[in-house]
Amino acid sequence: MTEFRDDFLWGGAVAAHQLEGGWQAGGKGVSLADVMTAGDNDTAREITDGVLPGRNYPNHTAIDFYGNYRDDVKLFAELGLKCFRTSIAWTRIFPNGDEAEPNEAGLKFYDDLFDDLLKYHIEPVITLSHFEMPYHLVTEYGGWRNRKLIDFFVKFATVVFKRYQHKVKYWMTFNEINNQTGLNEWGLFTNSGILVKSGEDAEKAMYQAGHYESVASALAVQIGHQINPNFQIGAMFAMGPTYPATPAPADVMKAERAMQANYWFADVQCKGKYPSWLQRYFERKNFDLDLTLADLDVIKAGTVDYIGFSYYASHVIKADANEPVDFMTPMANHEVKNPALTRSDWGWEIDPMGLRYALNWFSDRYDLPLFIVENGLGAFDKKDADGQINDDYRIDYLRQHIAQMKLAVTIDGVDLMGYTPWGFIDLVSAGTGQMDKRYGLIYVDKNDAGEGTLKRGKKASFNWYQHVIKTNGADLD
Ligand code: P53
Repeated sequence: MTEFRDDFLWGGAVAAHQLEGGWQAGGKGVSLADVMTAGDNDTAREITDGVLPGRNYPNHTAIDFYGNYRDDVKLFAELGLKCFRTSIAWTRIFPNGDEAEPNEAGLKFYDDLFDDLLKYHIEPVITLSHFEMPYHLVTEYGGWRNRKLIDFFVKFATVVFKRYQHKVKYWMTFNEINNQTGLNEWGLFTNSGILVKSGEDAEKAMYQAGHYESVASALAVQIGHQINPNFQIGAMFAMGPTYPATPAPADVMKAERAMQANYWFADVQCKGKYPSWLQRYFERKNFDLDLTLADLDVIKAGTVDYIGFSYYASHVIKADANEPVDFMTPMANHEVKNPALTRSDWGWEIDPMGLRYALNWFSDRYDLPLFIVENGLGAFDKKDADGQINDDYRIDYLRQHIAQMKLAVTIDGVDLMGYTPWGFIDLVSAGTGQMDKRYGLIYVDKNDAGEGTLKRGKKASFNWYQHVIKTNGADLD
């Protein structure tokens, strides 16, 4: 029976700001991640007004991949990775975002990194924008509220597409572009550089920013294909299927609308058009968005080649007793716990079969190749007496998810390109800014307080995943 493709992209995923450090090295500018403090399990990260003295900004040094990448890549090669997903820090290339010329030292860093990866036959998989746009674009232009951001992003994309056209084939435009549909402060800031002002309609701001990002993404797709027709340029969504709390039709309709509202970006980026329910919603709400017919043509002509997505957890939703007829209650939280599932230490539902569901859902709706570019378990790791980390809980999590992927491929016929577990080398958590929320198969000696030698070490999951890759997923034991 055919299982995973012969060229299946087994890999690992990270993002520049979460592992590189070197926040001012080689002329790098200040990014969004550089003004976010460390939080923890119950404390949210704080977004400060610029970089303030005496505060703890974990992304400034992260795990110093910037200084250690040669040794790290050697370890990735030993793990057997076929691909490595990272992002290009926009602020290394355009430190403020609005310069006329790119920063050569930043471009050179990624040249060297990609050369190193290719030396070991590791394919780079590159996200253009992963929660790390130049902070200057926030203070000076208001982030993605501003149409000018399209030009800045397209320029950045064009520069790196041209520069790396012979080194990078797989690209994604915006990481988890739909993360902001939840309308929380964190998502709007990290995705779009928007700090909601008092009196501002957060929902309208999100749709306006999302529209400009959709246009920017579609332009990048078109330009990328002109530069190199072999480029595979994907979208990237945070996928967490939403299930109805009960079989009551109102709960089912509520869950359906929650999915539509979370994945409208997928309709725009994959089908090249806005879904009809959302067009009606814009009209009813009188948002009066800056959305032109020319924009709609761009969106139509710039659909993506594949769908990349993250998958960590699923969600359950319940309709209100007096649910509005459009089932849209954007600022309200209707989430309920799923009694059939257990949760991680951070309260994320663990749902391996939800991954098979997600793969089927995307495949049915968009008929595109799929790439799972993030998945994993954030957990506290403890060293044994002999200094080893036996992370069987992480192995279990990954094993169960890969088993469901296999069913999606063999039984359901889903076209799956690859799998890159998130944070396969310990790094700074995006949500909490912690080091001790660990996803890694490779341990990095650094804790939440920022103490540690930064020494790398293999966890039990390293050896396990190495074997999975060697057998192309045939043996998951
Ligand atoms: P952390 C929320 C929900 C789903 C995915 O997240 C998310 C988030 C943000 O926290 O982000 C993705 O580090 C993101 C990565 C991030 C990873 O999931 O909060 O693309 O940058 O690190 C895991 O545990």
